[in-house]
Amino acid sequence: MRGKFITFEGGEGSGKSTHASMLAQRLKALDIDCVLTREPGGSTGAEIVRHIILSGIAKPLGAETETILFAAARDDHVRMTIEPALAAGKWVISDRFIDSTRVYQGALGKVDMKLIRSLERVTVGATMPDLTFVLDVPTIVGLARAKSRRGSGAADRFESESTEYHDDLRRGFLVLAEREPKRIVVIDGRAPRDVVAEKIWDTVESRLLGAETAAP
Ligand code: Z5A
Repeated sequence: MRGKFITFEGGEGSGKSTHASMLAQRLKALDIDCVLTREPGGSTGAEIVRHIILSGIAKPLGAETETILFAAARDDHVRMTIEPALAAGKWVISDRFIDSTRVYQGALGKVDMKLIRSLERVTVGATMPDLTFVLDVPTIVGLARAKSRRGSGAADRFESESTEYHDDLRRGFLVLAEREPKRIVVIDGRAPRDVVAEKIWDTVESRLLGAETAAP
């Protein structure tokens, strides 16, 4: 049987990496083979593109070029990591995926949604997530968490944007969730880690594990 595909989305410091990893551990404890991955990145070629994007050297080339770079990374990630794992019956958990492009490059970067959807069709095709979590935290909370985790290291290309930018990001993800309630579930990420993890687990159980055991 084909595996399930779960993605985590949200702004900086919302807890995506933390909860993607906690969910992977919980699935592994149930003997469910699972691949934990991330975007941009998650495959050899995509990790090279990640380095180019997050260093900020592509920013002067404009939002459309950045969008195409994200798409190039995603194409490699889907073909080399996600699709083979799902086909082998493994579950895939990705820290960010298409909704990040829709919000960062689309809603905020003002890149034409027609270009974004066309790139999605080419890179993702039918490999759409079965379930997406948007971890929602106020900007001030997310940036404080990201800063405390980074320590004295330099802020990356996106972390250095203004508070208004991060507020718009938050709204952008909530708008997507309103549009696709069957796929996207919003989780309040302000709660303590274990509380957030439990809400995520309840959703996975009812939407994906429940569906699997109920199947004939
Ligand atoms: N990007 C894009 O523009 N277009 C695209 O298509 C894609 C991406 C795919 C990738 O950066 C950047 O690329 C991203 C968007 C853009 N923007 N930025 N920056 P990244 O991968 O380097 O970083 P990130 O995706 O933004 O994640 P993050 O900053 O690493 O945050 P996070 O994964 O959401 O949070 P975390 O690492 O799990 O948690 C942060 C800290 O908070 C950490 O110390 C945790 O221990 C702590 N934490 C987590 N949960 C809690 C709770 N519940 N309570 C207290 N503390 C907590």
